[in-house]
Amino acid sequence: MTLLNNILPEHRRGLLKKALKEEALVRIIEAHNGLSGIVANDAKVQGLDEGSPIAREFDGIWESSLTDSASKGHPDIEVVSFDSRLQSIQEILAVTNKPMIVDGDTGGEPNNFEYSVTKLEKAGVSAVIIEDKVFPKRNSLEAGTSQEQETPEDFAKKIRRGKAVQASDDFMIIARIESLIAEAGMDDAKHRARVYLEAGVDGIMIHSKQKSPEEVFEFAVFYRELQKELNISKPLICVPTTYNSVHEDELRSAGFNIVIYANHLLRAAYQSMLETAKTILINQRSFEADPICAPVREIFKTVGFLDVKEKDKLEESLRADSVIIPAAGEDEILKSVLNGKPKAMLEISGKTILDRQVASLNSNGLSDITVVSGYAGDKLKANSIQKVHNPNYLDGTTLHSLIMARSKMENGFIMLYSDILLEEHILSPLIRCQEDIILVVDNAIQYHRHDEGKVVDFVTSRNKSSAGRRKIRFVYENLISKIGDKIDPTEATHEFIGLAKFSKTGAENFIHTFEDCSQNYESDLSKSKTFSQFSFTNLIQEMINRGFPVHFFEIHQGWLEIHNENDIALANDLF
Ligand code: SPV
Ligand code: MG
Repeated sequence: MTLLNNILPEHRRGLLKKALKEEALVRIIEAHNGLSGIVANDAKVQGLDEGSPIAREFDGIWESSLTDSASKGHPDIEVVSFDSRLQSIQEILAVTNKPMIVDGDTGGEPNNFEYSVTKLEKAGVSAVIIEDKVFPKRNSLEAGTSQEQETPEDFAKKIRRGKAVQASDDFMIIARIESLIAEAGMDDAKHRARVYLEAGVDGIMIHSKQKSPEEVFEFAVFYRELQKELNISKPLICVPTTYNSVHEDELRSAGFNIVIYANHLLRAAYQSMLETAKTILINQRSFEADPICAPVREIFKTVGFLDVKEKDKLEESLRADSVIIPAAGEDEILKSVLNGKPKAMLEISGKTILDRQVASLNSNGLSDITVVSGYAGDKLKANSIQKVHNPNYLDGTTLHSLIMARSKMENGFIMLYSDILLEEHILSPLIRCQEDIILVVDNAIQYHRHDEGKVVDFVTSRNKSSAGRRKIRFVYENLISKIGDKIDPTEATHEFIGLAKFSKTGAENFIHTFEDCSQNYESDLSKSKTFSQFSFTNLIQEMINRGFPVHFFEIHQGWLEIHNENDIALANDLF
């Protein structure tokens, strides 16, 4: 469990009433266990609405009888005991800090309901919603099921009994009117609303299984009038599962105070699980299912395992990364300056590029450095490096040299091109990044363009996608959608600088994708004609296409690629 969302019951309980005061429409989503609770609690989108920053999240959690029963493999007919429901409720409460509304089904008979109210209130739940049907109820959404309602008077008695035992002002008992579900008509719904409000209920949920919101809108008009007449202000709640094209703005204007997305996380999980299971059966291995599964590490992060790991050994984990510098190729442009040496041995202000790289890696605690040699391999030297030789350096790209050091990739690795000089501040935040694959990219190309003729690994970030509905542009995490030297520069948002970090999982996926491509390579004009021409960025693009998230870490300058004699002169000045 994660410790991040710790909150005491007495602090949580009042949060729903607080949210109702602050928000015109309180947004609630279903959870059915600890993990879905964390998703409901922590999911967030951020973006820009015509230039102004906005952030959106759910205000609370719906502990649904449908999804709690279904997650236990049972139908939603009050067959799951209250104690079993309470266990799920406690599981979710333990890992979340937002208010919870519990779906209390019919509430059982009044004595049972009194016990439920007491236990839920003590646990820190903010509200229970009970429906005015006869125990044991049937779920409301399935056509053709019998939907028998209690008399309004009996249900009002149950409300009174519940209200009489609650201990704090924070807890709410909300009545759910099932007249529209049971086809008892709008007049019955209106009559019941009046009876339940007069019995002291804290709010009304009107349920409907129509495709259109018309009938709940009609009820909302009546409800507003009724509140005026009774001189009260109590929330109105809806559950737009079937009439799901209705927008939150419309619900808000109609006078609804709480919207509940009642079953979506369970339905989404079920569909993904089924698809994954079938994908494995079809392929007789799990490789093809990986892109539709969250990386194990993301689950670790969500449930707090990474926090534990970090606490256990922050220092060691930061220093354990191995670094691979592919330095095998012969440089054509600087041939005359290099005099038969590899480019990494070029001196900048009296010190080789490789020595400078090793010094900045060491000063960031990175001492396990492997350099892949090729051209003039015997001349490639630096203190405390390990060397791996690529005898076939003429037949491949940097990618093929990098893979020669695969034994150093096992626990994750950092890759650094051999002709890059970095300022001190770039490595240390990169080392702390938790993403599985993260590439360092420079946004300077947004301000100026490169010299004609230079091969640049351009990057397009996913954020560049066109403005969405209602002109709100959501900020995805820093994800790369395209990378490579064939990207139209006017489309690019960044330039890849030749520095990347792979976690253990990221490295495993990188190696697997490489192996799969090397066995099943099919020429593609946007990539390369043969697998020997397949580059590091081609492989990264391939991973993106397969659904692996590739993140970027954005910098603005602070690095230099030694590409030609002008760069050498500039580097001599700078260093
Ligand atoms: C639930 O989520 O369990 C509900 C809402 O009660 S519904 O399934 O629409 O009846
Ligand atoms: Mg229910």
